[in-house]
Amino acid sequence: MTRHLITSALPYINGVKHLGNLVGSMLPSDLYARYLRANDQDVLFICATDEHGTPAELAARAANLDVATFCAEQHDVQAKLGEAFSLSFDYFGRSSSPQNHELTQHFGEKLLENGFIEERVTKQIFSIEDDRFLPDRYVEGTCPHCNYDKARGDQCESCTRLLDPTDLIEPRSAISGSTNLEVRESKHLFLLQSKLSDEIREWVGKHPDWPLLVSSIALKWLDEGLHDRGITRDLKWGVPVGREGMEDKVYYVWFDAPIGYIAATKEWADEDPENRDWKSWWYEADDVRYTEFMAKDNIPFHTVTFPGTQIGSREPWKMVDYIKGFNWLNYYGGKFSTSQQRGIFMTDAIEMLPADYWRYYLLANAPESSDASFTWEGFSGTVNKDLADTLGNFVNRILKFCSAKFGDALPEGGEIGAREIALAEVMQARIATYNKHMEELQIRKAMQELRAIWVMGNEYLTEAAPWTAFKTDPDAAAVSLRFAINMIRVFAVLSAPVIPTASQTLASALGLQLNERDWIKKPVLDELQVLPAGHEFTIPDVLFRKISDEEVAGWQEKFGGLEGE
Ligand code: B3M
Ligand code: ZN
Repeated sequence: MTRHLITSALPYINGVKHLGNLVGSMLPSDLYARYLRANDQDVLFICATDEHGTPAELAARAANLDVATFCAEQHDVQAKLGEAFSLSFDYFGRSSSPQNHELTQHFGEKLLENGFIEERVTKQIFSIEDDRFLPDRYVEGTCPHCNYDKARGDQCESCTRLLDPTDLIEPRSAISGSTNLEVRESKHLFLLQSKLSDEIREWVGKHPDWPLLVSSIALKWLDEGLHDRGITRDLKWGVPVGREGMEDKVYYVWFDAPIGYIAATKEWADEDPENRDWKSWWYEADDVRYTEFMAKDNIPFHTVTFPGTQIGSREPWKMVDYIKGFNWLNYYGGKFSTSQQRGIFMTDAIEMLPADYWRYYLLANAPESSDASFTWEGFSGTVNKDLADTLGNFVNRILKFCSAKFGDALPEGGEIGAREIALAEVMQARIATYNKHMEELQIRKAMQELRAIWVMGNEYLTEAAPWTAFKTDPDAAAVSLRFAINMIRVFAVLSAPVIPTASQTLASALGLQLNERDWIKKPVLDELQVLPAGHEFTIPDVLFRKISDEEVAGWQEKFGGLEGE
């Protein structure tokens, strides 16, 4: 049997993630992990915080903490937020772990042995006043391409071009602001990607099933020609190179971060070595199907750079089988931005409403084929219509009516007929389509199908009209109530990967405990008769509340957005 390894791009440590980050990797990977578990697959779902690099150091400095303390605190914050959003990682590790130090150094040594790493003398910016080298974002200045005057040493935020610190015009230290800088020579390791290019292209070619977004970015990079990349930095925080003459250098964050997937798996195994075997997931793991989730800016590192590291090791590491890439979720057409605090962050969101509201909305609007926009109007519209009116209202209406007329158990009497058989047939087909979209990771389409399944509940009630039937034909009313309440169970099971908490509430109302392995596998007509007459239930509190226009207006004011940049 195939085992499924699933990784979400590692959230960077410099601050709480926004909804764009959530929908671009962590949330869809969780949906997939939950779906596969429910379908009895063997799943290992791994994530971690990405903790090295200059943005982490600068964020720590801004918080007045040493970087190790800052990262430890932020890791806890992100781990707790992951739990609050019901992200079901089997392990949430840290790229700064000893396991990652060891594995990153291992890859470095192998690449060196195999002739894919070479030492070169490079020119780096040194700050006299700070008495240190200033790699990447430690230098700011004017972009030589677009003249933006706050460009950073690794990239210009304005024109997005990748930069080298020495490219910047009028450079200054991001630490002290000092312009007393000079260029000094420093030895660094270079990954000779040009030598690996053909093998990487051949490997990419073996994956014709990748989404266009993913393969086109991979091929664009390969076609433009891979440059040899400096993979070390003059920094203290990071994985030490551990080589004579390079004592003050660490590996570059993008070299160690993807190795962090493997290392976090090892962290997971090291917690229970008797029962967990990390290597069987990553080394000579032919029975593993490995799926990665990430936003589009991360795609080059996962289709070219990291595979190059793996191939160049000349060891049989598990390489990714399928990559689900995402476009941007914008905030009213503009970018969410961690550094500018623009948009909605996971901490804001979870204070406002339970996770399931966000999970459903974000998945239903996942930026799959193009960028998408978060708006408060769109959010409240979806919550009110799909979650409150369609799903929530169906559940409450039917249970309240049943309780009032027949008591708190499924009523006796009557037998299912043509209407129920026809409905089950339609639902059978819809569930098959839902499964297919989930397997193919067509997330928006899957959510549309789930919503269409929920809609069938209200349509059935409208047709069967137990409220009127009750007066003339109580048996007919009893049948439709039994059938409709069974639908609640089916909805709970099918919705669990999307809205796990609400699904559990529904199941509990029916006196059931949802298991992560539950799914609708039998013929739907049978599934819709699992709960027999006499089965007791309770009426849950409002499952999803509506969002008012006043709340929308208040949130727009609080978070900005009306200006619609
Ligand atoms: N930390 C995501 C980002 O900050 C990055 C992902 C690493 S995955 C190995 O853009
Ligand atoms: Zn620029």
